[in-house]
Amino acid sequence: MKVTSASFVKSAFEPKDWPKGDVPEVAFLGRSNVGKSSLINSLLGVKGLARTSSTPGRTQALNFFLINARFHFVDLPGYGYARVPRAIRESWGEIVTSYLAKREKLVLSIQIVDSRHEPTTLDGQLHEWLLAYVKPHVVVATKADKLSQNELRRNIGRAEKFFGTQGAGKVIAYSAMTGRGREQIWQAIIEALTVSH
Ligand SMILES: Nc1nc2c(ncn2[C@@H]2O[C@H](COP(=O)(O)OP(=O)(O)O)[C@@H](O)[C@H]2O)c(=O)[nH]1
Ligand SMILES: [Mg+2]
Repeated sequence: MKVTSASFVKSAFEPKDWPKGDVPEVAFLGRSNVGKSSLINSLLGVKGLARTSSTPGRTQALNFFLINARFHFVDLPGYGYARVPRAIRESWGEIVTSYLAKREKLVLSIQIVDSRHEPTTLDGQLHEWLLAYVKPHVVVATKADKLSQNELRRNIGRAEKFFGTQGAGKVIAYSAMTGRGREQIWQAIIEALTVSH
């Protein structure tokens, strides 16, 4: 897809702040520091639109971006960052599950994991939620440039096995540095937007 425009819409801390109207939405989820903002920026080809943060886990807001005046990207709060206060850790689940459960115009969820590491219990739990809500979703393993081809193949296989037992067939290898996997993700987004019409 050719990105002709991409702009920040708003940060929402509560459901009443979510944008109104029927613009379809693609949501991005993953652990803090996994490379979520980098993925959004590199998909759009816009540096610094979704902030790549040095204090991960701090933002509990949903950040909405309008792409091509046609659909939203939604940057959901990251999870699993040990140093945030417990209360914030607990509110994460509430914020994210209420968005996933209630948002009718959500057409695709993109779950991001780190290609270097085995998916965690939290990654598995999030994946189960996504399955439970019966919404289209894909899993992306990012930072692929940090591995050799052999390591990458092995780790993608391991992640596919991990999520496969829960339903996802395929894990897309991605790198924000090289753009690897970009076309596959756009393909999934285009499909989801087409189906939703
Ligand atoms: N080498 C490499 N580094 C990445 C990639 N994606 C993200 N990073 C780095 O990982 C760190 C966290 O990225 P960020 O996008 O802020 O993660 P977020 O907290 O999930 O939004 C930053 O230092 C990024 O530069 C990637 O594909 N390759
Ligand atoms: Mg971020």
